[in-house]
Amino acid sequence: MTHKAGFVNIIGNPNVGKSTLMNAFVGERLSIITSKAQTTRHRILGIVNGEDFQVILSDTPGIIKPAHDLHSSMMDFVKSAFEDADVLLYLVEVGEKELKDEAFFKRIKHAEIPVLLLLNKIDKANQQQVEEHMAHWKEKLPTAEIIPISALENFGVREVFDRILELLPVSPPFYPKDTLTDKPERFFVNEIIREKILLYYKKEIPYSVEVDTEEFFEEEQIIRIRSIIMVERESQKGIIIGHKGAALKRVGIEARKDLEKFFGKQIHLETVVKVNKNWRSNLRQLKRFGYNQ
Ligand code: GDP
Ligand code: K
Ligand code: MG
Repeated sequence: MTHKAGFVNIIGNPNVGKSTLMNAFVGERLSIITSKAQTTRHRILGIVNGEDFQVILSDTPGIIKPAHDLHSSMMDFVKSAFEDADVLLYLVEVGEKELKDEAFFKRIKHAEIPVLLLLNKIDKANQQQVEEHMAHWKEKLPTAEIIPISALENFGVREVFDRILELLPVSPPFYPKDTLTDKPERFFVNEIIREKILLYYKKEIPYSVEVDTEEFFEEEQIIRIRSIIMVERESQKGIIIGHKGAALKRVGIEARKDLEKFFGKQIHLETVVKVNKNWRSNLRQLKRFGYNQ
């Protein structure tokens, strides 16, 4: 039996559905999803294992022009996704005409590996619009194979996966066959809490927040977790906690529900809010939170 294995990296503008697609492939909620840009800050592996294949997908942050060190580090994750890919999935959404960053677009255009251009969110468009967009991309990126999909409705995802399997090289697996991701359990705790913060707080607040899980103790019946919610300023701390602690309580309740689903076990979650001045521009802090590669 020949075995195929390789790296398939998902790149594209913010909010086009990269994380939704990754989760659709792996059948798990590995990547958090919200309607806000910069929801995904890391490169996250999702591994799909079969008897004769191992597809190592990576979800990346949306391509943006960096405004501070956190952004630069996020874009380094995107750059690294070009370096080890066997297949690139360049995700665009219906209505979108170009990549926000020309330099990245050039790299996609001149990539020496197969590029599948996935036109996502076709559930929002009619047949004619889909055809127009396919024609647009065919002209702009003639080297890519174009496949229309809806990651949200799981339409076309199987077809993309089958095409990936055709394109992957013959290779033994890179990870043990029961591996689902490269990230430790605490990472997913941080992300689930951060997703609730993205959902419940306005404008700037979520972008100033980082979550750091200090304790993760798995007992027979329960997992005990203690996580620090880091903000940049004292005023943000007050907003996160809210009147009589109501806002933070809501984060805790909703995060705990998702954590119980994710780990399949009862969860005790304690959250603590701390001020960590300007962590987004502090390289040492960024490294501690896993942003330096
Ligand atoms: P990312 O920033 O590229 O990772 O995008 P996300 O996966 O976080 O999705 C951004 C938003 O687009 C979310 O609100 C998703 O529910 C939505 N979305 C993703 N895929 C689709 C799709 O196929 N159709 C529709 N209508 N919405 C989608
Ligand atoms: K998003
Ligand atoms: Mg994402």
